[in-house]
Amino acid sequence: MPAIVLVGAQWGDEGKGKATDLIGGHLDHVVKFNGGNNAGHTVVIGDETYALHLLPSGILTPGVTPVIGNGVVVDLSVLFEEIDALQARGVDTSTLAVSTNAHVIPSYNRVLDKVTERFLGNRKIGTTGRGIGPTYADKMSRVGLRIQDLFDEKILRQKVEGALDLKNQLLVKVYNRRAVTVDEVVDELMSYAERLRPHVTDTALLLSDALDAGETVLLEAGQATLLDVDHGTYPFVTSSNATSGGACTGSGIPPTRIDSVIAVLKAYTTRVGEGPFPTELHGDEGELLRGSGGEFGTTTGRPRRCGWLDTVIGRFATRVNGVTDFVLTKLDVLTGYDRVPVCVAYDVDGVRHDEMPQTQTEFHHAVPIFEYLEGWDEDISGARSLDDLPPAARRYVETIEQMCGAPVSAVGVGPGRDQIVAVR
Ligand code: 2SA
Ligand code: GDP
Ligand code: MG
Repeated sequence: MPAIVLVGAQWGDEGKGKATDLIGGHLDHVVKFNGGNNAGHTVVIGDETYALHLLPSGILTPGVTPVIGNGVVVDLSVLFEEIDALQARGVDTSTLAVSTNAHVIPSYNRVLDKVTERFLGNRKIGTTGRGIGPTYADKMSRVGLRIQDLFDEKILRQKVEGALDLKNQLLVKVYNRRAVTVDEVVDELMSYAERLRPHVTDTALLLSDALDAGETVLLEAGQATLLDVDHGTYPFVTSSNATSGGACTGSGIPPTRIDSVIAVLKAYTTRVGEGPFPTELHGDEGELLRGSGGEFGTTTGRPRRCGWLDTVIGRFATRVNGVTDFVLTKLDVLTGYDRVPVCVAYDVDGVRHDEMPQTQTEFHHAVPIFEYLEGWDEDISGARSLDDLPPAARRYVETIEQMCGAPVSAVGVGPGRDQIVAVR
């Protein structure tokens, strides 16, 4: 099984970091193909908790080569902070490979991300403020800065001059901020160049050679299906392709080489930031799930909005990603409910929708139609096989498989590396 894609099925924070870490022992390369340090993946190994943002989760497994693909936007100050922090904890980061074609997040885009959100007021997206959107906008407008530009100062300077012509208009005239100078941007970026140099390579070629040699490559998505700029709940999305298609464009690995697509699905639903969320629980019920699931952002610490599982979203994720199997996480968090509501369809202005509505107006109006599954009281955090799960929990897993249209291959029953039930 040489090339595997791993995506989030919902709005992120499904536990992709843990899922990647789980299969880490069987992998040779783990590739981040989209997003940047807006991502937050938590991996718990024994007593140690690691929060990764820019580095792929595979960096924690000895022998795995971590790769930052061309589709990523890189904040170099964060990259080296993260590398330093991991090195201080004894993690080897020397094999990290960074694509020459990845884009760099310049400091002015961090400022623009934050001031734009403030400017939008109640129309804000609820971004992480890391400069992700403005940097992808620059990439598409062809005024972006790439990793390779750090190794040609003359070109870098020209590109920064070009970009600042426009950015300073915005900063000064629209947002009433100070103008940024070419020197300060170039100097900051160049200060990382020599340290970065040994890591920079043609990662598409590296991965192609690895696949030719029979090695196994995992392409790990940041964010998730409904945050995808094309398939998600636009405009309340991130600015990259977080679905399986993005794995190809963001890494240079063609679709014909992908063997399986694993989607990580949380046993309930969470969302950070603004935007529609049909099964959201307001008040005490939502508070309860947030508390028992520890639902606070890994990057920003923001409380996550919480709600019941939505199988319309699960089916959509299966369809747009071509999911071959699900890793179902956080089933332990649902312990203790008499019955667990599962959304099976929506009522949109009096019409039943079994599939994702076509328009965001309809999705905003979607009222969940629930089925109620029997709950369980038993502590399942020590379960390691399906037989260890109470019958009601097993039925919950089977119902998800049927409704979402793909088999569940593993079930998470706690944050720990070993807290997993292997299903098949
Ligand atoms: P951005 O910053 O431009 O990507 O924000 C656009 C939207 O995408 C959402 N987004 C996320 N949603 C969930 N988790 C994310 N990562 C962090 C985590 C989030 C955190 O793992 O916990 O710590 O707050 C993530 N990254 C982006 C974001 O909320 C906007 O809705
Ligand atoms: P990611 O962005 O998809 O990698 O997910 P995050 O790391 O942001 O959030 C998932 C959180 O759930 C982390 O704190 C994990 O340690 C935790 N987690 C993962 N799987 C399980 C599980 O099966 N049960 C419980 N209780 N926690 C889990
Ligand atoms: Mg996360």
